[in-house]
Amino acid sequence: MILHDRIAEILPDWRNRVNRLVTEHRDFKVCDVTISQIYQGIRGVQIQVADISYVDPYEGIRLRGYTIPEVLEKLPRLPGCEFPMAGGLYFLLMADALPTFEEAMEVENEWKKHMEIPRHVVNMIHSMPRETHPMTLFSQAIMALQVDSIFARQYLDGLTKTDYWKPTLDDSIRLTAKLPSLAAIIYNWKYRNGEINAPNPDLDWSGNFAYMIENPNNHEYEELCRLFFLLHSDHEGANVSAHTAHLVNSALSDIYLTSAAAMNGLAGPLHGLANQECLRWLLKVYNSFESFPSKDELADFARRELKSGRVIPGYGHAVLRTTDPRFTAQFEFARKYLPDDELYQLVCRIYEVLPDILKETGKIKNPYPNVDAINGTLQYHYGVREFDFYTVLFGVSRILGITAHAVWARALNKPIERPKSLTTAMLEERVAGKPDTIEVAM
Ligand code: CMX
Repeated sequence: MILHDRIAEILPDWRNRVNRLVTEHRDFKVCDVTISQIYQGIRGVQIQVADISYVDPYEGIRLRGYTIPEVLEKLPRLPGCEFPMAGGLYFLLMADALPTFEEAMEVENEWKKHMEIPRHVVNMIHSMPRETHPMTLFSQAIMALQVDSIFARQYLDGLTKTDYWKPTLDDSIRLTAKLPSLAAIIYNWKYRNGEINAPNPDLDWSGNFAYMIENPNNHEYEELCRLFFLLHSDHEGANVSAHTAHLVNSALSDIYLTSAAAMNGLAGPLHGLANQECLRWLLKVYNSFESFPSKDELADFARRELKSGRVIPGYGHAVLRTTDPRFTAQFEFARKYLPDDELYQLVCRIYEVLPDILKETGKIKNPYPNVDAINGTLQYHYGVREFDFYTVLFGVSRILGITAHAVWARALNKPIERPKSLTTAMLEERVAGKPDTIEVAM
């Protein structure tokens, strides 16, 4: 398969680069850690190397070195489509090179062979209480697929360490192939009549999700899916879901165990679940005014929200210090495809007003919109109005990045992760100037 070939080709050079760093510069200090960083979520501590993507505070995400506009421009697309195929994106993330049209199609065709969801997984979803959160179903379904892990089987058979990445890649292709079908099964069972279109072999991975949930405005929604699944695929290595995945995978847990763990992190309200809160807030604003609000009315509304101690969803970011380019890409989509949508117009007006209001607080480091400030508006416009499903869409996309990180972690033989914890008393002793008596076994 093409991804195996390409990774095998570039791997020796990557292994050399890493070996050189570790052997020739092993004591080189990368950063120091302060007590406030330890107590504030190890914020900003440079603990990991992740080459799939990098978030620059002022420029936003780069996927394998390419900005969002570059990725949108350079990746191959199907004839008649505005947005690229996810197969090309997966090639870029995994193989560290822009694919040709044929290479992107090879990944898409490989996915098509493995799209079917085993009966036991469908039965498991159908046996759950209907009120189960779709992220719970999604994570459970990924776990239920683990029975077919090639890595887990080959590991028991005595797989050589330098080959760990190969079955990890096989598992990754098989898992990612199934994600649109899995999401569509969950969607249709939870919110529709439970029936589902079989995947359309003429469509790509992203377009098939739109087809399987039978979106009435299919062509435009297919395009939105292509854009959405591309934009959410990765956000460097140390956010909650990526870091969880890295940690779990470092124990040689296979890609199913790894991805389900990542999805459990993504399901948290401070991480992936935030996007459902953003649309809820936008609708609250919309419903609070009898007619379309003026800038002054919106400014007063936002000030009242902040004064009452509430956060404004969709604004701010832990790393970014500018408007999220993933917001901008979807904003452009809306400008083209749904300029008259009143919620989109409200997103525009809020964008005009809110950064200045947030700056007035004097404490918010990034007063600009993040990707979630517009995600839900687009889904809502195309009739996907079940807010609690939005994180599943995010997860479908994010597992592309998570599996790419995992394959490369195995390819570069990254060891089990094991930092060190301290006690409060130890810190108290250190700040009081007592000698550091902690033994760290290396
Ligand atoms: N509305 C109100 N207050 C905000 C705010 C917002 N949108 N963003 C930050 N603040 C506040 C913080 O709560 C913090 O207040 P305290 O000092 O009183 O605790 C202060 O401003 C400083 O925060 P920060 O350093 O600028 O931001 P953090 O890194 O602590 O938090 C984030 C980042 C995303 C959690 C925060 O901006 C937030 O809660 N935003 C709204 C929720 C949201 O949109 N989440 C989606 C994130 C998308 C993503 O991760 O990709």
